[in-house]
Amino acid sequence: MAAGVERSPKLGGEALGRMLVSYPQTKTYFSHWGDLSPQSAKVKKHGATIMAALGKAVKGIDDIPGTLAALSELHAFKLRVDPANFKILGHNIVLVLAMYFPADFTPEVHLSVEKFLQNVALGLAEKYR
Ligand code: HNI
Repeated sequence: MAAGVERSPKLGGEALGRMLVSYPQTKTYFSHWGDLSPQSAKVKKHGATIMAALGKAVKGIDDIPGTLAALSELHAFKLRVDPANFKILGHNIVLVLAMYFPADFTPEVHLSVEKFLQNVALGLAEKYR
């Protein structure tokens, strides 16, 4: 998945755009953006933002909750995102990776990506109480 790093902003936009179409309940959080179609510039830009945060989580993989602490605070207290949605976005990221890198997406890669995204979801949910 070497090409994945350069393509990650686009893949993030695709994953976010798909989530908003396939799981319309997730649209409520972004209603202030107006257009929430996969073509929306805001959706594309935010997809890149999410992937950059995931890049940081990879770099801080030995302490994902610590690495994501500020983001967890933000999602918990300011954005008030139901943590169930972290799993939904993770699912969309997994499937976009499988779509764009079918040869690289072995069962082992699938497992490690799932494990990573589950830990990200846990880390993001850490500050909820
Ligand atoms: Ni999330 C803003 C990262 C899942 C709703 N989100 C951010 C920002 C990052 C981010 C980074 C920008 C923070 C800032 O401005 O300081 N979000 C992530 C990550 C995941 C995630 C890494 C999971 C992998 N966010 C979700 C989910 C939802 C969500 C599942 C809702 C369904 N996020 C938001 C909203 C914002 C946001 C809403 C603010 C957007 C805006 O600009 O108005």
